[in-house]
Amino acid sequence: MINLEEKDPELFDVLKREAKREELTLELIASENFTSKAIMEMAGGVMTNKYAEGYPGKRYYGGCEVVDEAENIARDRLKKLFGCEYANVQPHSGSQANMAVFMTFLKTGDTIMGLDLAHGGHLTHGSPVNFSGQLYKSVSYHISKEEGRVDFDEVSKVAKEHKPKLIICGGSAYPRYIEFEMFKEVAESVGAYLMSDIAHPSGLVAAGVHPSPMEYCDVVTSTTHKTLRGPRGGVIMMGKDFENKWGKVAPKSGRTKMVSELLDSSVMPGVQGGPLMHIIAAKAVAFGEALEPEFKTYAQNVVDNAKAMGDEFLELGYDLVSGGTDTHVLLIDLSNKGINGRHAENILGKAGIALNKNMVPFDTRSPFVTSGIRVGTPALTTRGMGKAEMRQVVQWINKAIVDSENESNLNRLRSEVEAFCLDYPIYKD
Ligand code: DSN
Repeated sequence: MINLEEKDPELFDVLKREAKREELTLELIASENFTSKAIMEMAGGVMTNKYAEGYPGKRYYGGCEVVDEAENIARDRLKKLFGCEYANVQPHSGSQANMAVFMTFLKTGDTIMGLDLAHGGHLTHGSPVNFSGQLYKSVSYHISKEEGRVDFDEVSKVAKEHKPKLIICGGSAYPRYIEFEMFKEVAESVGAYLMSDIAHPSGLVAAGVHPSPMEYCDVVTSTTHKTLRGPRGGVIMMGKDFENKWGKVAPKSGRTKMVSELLDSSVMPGVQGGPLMHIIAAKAVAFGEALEPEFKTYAQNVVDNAKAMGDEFLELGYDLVSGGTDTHVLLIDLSNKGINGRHAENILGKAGIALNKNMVPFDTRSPFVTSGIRVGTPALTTRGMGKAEMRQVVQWINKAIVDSENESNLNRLRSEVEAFCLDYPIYKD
């Protein structure tokens, strides 16, 4: 077969330049990571050719006997990794996993309650610009101004007032442990189902360095490509399966359906058609990697690195939302530094440091400008960097921010960053 370089030199060049960008950039986007070559080999392999609508043993296509094995291995490894009874590995993304959960537990117009996007939640947790805020009635809870953590007085008050059918915990810019136990209390007090979206800390949960949601939440969703370090994708899990209480019965037997059956149907045919078998197989490889003892060390290093980074920021007078982190994420309010998030993202990009602007709780700026930045340590930790390197990275960020209009300063920083990156190759060849 003709390889990419010969067949399509234009795109081969794009691929090569992206590989170079990744090697020469300090990747601080909290939701990004670098997969192993083994995962990429599987994701780039022949299973991309296979249609397999349905589930192992119950497909709508022939020739699925081999891909069935891959999906069974993925499900079994995921269950072992998180200690859960049910796993669905087909969602193409975290958003589609969340959509399938909503389709299972809710009817259009039902009330959901999630963390406000502007306070660190996620689009799919009820934002008005997303299906979750358009098909369902959405109410939000927030971060407490004083603590920078979820305001449980408000969670309780909003839950009592609006009686949501589903409460969602977790978010995309929350530096602290998700307080599963406290959410469970509130959910029970109003008869709501509790879903946790652990897309961000799932690798930390798998490694035991973040509490597990399994005993507290009815259903759990995640992506597979953040701290979990797999290919891009989503999953749905349940600690314990249970009979649905909203009257869905099997057509012939009249038996009450298990929620697992409903979730499977919501994913396919509800939300998706053919599963991405190459990605499901690559997820299986990633779950296998996460089951190895080295992954625990990696996850602990991710958290230790984030703490070291937080300490260095604090020493340099930066304002960290909640005062620090328990996880891989830091949310930094730049208001006292005279620079907004958009500008910081832009100048740091010039210095070879990739991160994203982010709203901070009670932000007065728009999501396109923002007062803050979000940083995370999963990707740099994968490169083998430790606490001393995190402090160095913060020094570079600070040097760029305090002299942000000086192009030669940014160019000089970029040269230093690139030389540093070469000492920590991602893919050795
Ligand atoms: N886009 C993801 C993140 O950056 O956190 C959330 O979906």
